[in-house]
Amino acid sequence: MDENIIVLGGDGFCGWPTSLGLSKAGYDITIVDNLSRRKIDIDLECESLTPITPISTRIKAWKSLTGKEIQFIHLDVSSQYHKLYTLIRELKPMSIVHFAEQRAAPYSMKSPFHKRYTVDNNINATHNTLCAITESEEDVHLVHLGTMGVYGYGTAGMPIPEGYLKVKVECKQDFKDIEILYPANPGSIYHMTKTQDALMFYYYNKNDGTRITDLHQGIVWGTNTPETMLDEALINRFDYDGDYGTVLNRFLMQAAIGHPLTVHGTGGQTRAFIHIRDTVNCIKLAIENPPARGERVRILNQATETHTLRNLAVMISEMTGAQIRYYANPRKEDSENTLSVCNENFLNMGLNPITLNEGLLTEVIDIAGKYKNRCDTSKILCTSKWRRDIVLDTEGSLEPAG
Ligand code: NAD
Ligand code: USQ
Repeated sequence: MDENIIVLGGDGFCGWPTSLGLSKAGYDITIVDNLSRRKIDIDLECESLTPITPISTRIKAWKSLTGKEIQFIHLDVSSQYHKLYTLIRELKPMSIVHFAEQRAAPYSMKSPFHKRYTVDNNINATHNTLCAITESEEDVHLVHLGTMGVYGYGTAGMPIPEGYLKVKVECKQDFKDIEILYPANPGSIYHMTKTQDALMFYYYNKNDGTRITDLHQGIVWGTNTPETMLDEALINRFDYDGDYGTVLNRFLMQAAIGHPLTVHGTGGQTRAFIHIRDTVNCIKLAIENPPARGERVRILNQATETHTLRNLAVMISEMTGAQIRYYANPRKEDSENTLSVCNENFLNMGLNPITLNEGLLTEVIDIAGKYKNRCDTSKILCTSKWRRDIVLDTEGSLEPAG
């Protein structure tokens, strides 16, 4: 196979294992990344719990273990438009996978600087990519990583459909059936940028016929894939801090180091989850099942199960003996919600979902245990607040917080 794929943001938590998985499958991979995530670590004075190696070391290790080449281009997708356009003209990729955004909701809410950076970076990165694909006149399928959070997490009691909602509108005393984009309901500045991305996809698809798949992904958990486990030089990043760490990996890591599990509010928030190995599987499936020319934006829900945070904490506590502590929520979000997500498209393409199981949970706890001496415990609690008048709770309590 000699088919080029460009992975924007291919040095990140989802992008690195995806690049390896696609390289292993025989695609020619070019990673584009400005290494901003590594620079944010320096600003936040916090590092991945796992000792990730520099991108050139990662790529050399992959080549020496498998004989496969991955190209790396240092480029800021949000500002270096011409370099991106030239790369697309040169490589004529069959697909571009777009992970290159600032993806942490708490980071996006820290200050006006962080809000503005997230908006500038994410919206310009997506628009530059769409504009460069169109101007290149190459037939590129864009696969973008969106989020379940574009829907908000509440429903009218039905499973969240895949992007489009059938509605009846009143029209001259009659009712008409139409299909609309599911109404956007972002819960942070970061999530808001993803809802704006969706509108740009709608426009470029309508105006220029750009073929686009937008993957509304749930919270990713786990660390390694079969490829990243081949050698320590290939290890994936593991964020545990209050800004970038996501909830399930944080709980697993907290259990491994003997820190109480940090549940926000009542823990009644229900969220959708997916294991990192299924992220890689889904992206490969999306690339191999592109929308036809002229098809509207394909929107797929990339999530395999839903859980309340309280139930996750109880499950991990029962497995490990960890204490659970409830903290007043630094976010503005519903304290309780039900959530059910339709993911038929991926199941029909052959996804065999990996769901929460003790083996995989233990694997993450073992990784966290192995590297626990790298943990800075002062970085664990979330310090980013959704509004200035929210008072940070640094103590927590054994009872759910209101
Ligand atoms: P990450 O921060 O680990 O990776 C993002 C990568 O993109 C980083 O390597 C960063 O340096 C790069 N990048 C950012 N802006 C760039 C720019 N302007 N130019 C070039 N490179 C740039 O994040 P991740 O967890 O791998 O998430 C990847 C994507 O998946 C994001 O768009 C995120 O919104 C989405 N997503 C992630 C999760 C999750 O739980 N991690 C869940 C749902 C959706
Ligand atoms: N939470 C806790 N305790 C913690 C950390 C978080 O109770 O220690 C709670 C939060 O208040 C929130 C939930 O857990 O209710 C999820 O928080 P999170 O940080 O795990 O996830 P979120 O901010 O939603 O963002 C993550 C990724 C983002 C992705 C999103 C998918 O960082 O890139 O888009 O998950 S989704 O949530 O489905 O929209």
